[in-house]
Amino acid sequence: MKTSIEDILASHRTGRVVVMGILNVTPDSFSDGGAFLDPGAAREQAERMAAEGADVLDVGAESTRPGSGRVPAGEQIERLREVIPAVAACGVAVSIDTTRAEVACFALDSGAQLINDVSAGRDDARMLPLAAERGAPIVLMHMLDEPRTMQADPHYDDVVAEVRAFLAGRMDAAVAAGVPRERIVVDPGIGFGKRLEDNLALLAGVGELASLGAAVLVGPSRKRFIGALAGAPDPAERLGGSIAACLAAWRRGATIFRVHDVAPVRQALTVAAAIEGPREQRSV
Ligand code: HH2
Repeated sequence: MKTSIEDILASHRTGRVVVMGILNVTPDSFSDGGAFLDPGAAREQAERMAAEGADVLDVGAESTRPGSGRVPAGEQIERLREVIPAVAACGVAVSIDTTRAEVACFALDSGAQLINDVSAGRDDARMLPLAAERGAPIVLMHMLDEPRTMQADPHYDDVVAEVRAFLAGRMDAAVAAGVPRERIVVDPGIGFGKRLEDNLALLAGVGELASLGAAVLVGPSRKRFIGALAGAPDPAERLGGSIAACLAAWRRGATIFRVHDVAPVRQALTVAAAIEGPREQRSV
């Protein structure tokens, strides 16, 4: 059964597990760069992820890997022009991964329903008002600085408290711009200006982020911290670590999982949920 946007937004209250499949229409993403630039290949990948049980597909046209440069809004739109309608035709909700309001607006007009803004509305002052006007839910993610510089020398005194305070502030900014609080999703931004120990603390601290009252999204999939821990330099060899990170975050209250490998993550979360039972009935 198709997962609605309302189901996704209520997932932290219902306990529903939401799997968000990643579709990068970019030449340079760290894991799947170049694989889905061609609209036909992008559509096939979207259909594959939908068949594997993705609830939502997150389409992006600008890589945010550490050190990456900016892609002008017009170029993002050209990359997305054929892809968004084709992905929307898969019958799964579509999210647009961009920090530019012009790109988000184009995507919403072409069939996307959710905005995923890794800058949490800071990159483009028109983003939060756009989400408000269009009634579009928005993911607000924590990032230190910007992708070009974020890994230069990240430092936190208390990473969980600082990220929580940042997200609370961005939620307030979104609400002030007219976005209903219940249409906001929060994300600690795994890998965005974080050291290995920061990523681990944030995954372990998801419960504190969940106390903000919004659904929590996590995106650990194939990221560098897994390679560092497990000695896996190739991102495609990080599936086991990606699953472990999703499970750890799920046990602490995250409900939305942004991943490259939809079927194995869905299977792992289904089995874990069957074993653990509903959150309120768990003894540990
Ligand atoms: N991670 C990436 C991109 N967008 N959005 C959210 N909300 N959370 C994340 O953790 C997140 C994100 C980076 O991963 P990927 O899209 O695979 O790579 P790239 O940025 O190189 O395209």
